[in-house]
Amino acid sequence: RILIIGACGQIGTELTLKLREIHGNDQVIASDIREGAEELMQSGPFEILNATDEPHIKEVVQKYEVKQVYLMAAMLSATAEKAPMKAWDLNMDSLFHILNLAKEGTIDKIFWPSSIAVFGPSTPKDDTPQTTVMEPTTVYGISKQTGERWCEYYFNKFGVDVRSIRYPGIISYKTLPGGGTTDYAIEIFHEAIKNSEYTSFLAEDAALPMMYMDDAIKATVDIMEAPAEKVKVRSSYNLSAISFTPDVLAKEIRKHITDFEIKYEPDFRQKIAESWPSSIDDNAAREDWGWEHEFDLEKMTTTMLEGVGKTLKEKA
Ligand code: VAH
Repeated sequence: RILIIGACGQIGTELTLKLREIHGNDQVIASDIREGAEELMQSGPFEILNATDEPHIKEVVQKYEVKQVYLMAAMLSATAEKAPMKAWDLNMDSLFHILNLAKEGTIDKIFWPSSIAVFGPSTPKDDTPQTTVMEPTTVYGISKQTGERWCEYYFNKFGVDVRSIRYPGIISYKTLPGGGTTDYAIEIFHEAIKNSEYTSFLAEDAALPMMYMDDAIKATVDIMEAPAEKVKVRSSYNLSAISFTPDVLAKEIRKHITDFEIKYEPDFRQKIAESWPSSIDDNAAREDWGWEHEFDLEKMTTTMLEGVGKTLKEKA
């Protein structure tokens, strides 16, 4: 069976639903420190689980005879800057608990998400290569960079089958993200539909790598289904789809909502954004396990406007 830790988060929710569709509802155990979307809670097993509680993780793993773990719990970049030690403990302890379960042979396979936040101001900004300078300046980036090194170490030293992707900003409408620097690209859709205006906390020219949720889920499923020998990078793979600035996104939205207006009031998150790449070279993922993205800016925008519009109507 498969266990998802952090199943109620932005990516966890849609990943759980997808894995249930592929493997069967009772094969995929969702867990989180809090309950989540109704669709997720009702479609299969759920456990309240704190990702840092090692004995409880072991108990759940044994109870359901779990063989694969997707560790989706993490504190994101903006929140982590406000609570560095808490972020470090959550992001690192949870990873060690899962790596050690695989090392002792209790589980067979791990998915652990990394992020483009592993890169820093000294990294080449455009078409950032798979292997390059990595000097992250955020708490979140430091935890993801360290996590990558540990994943690779456990693979080399103990043969642990851990697979990882450096997610860009993920855009979706089913579950809201919490505390990320790329969250503006989701908020903007909600505000555009509700009020025809949005005040961005990033500057108009802050270009960041982004991806629509369906592509992120596809990549996650693909890398986990790939034969082990195809997964050559055991730290984490660069992954890319689209790259845009708030200005470019606002113009795209204006094609549908013609009176949409955007204002800019960059805050501390702008600094975080400036430390990250603008675009990513993901040839290794494309060559090794056949990664391909589907959503471009246009398709992502129409899908988001439709999805967010529907969600807002349902709530009203
Ligand atoms: C954040 N969305 O903003 C996350 C992330 C690419 C960035 O991993 O913190």
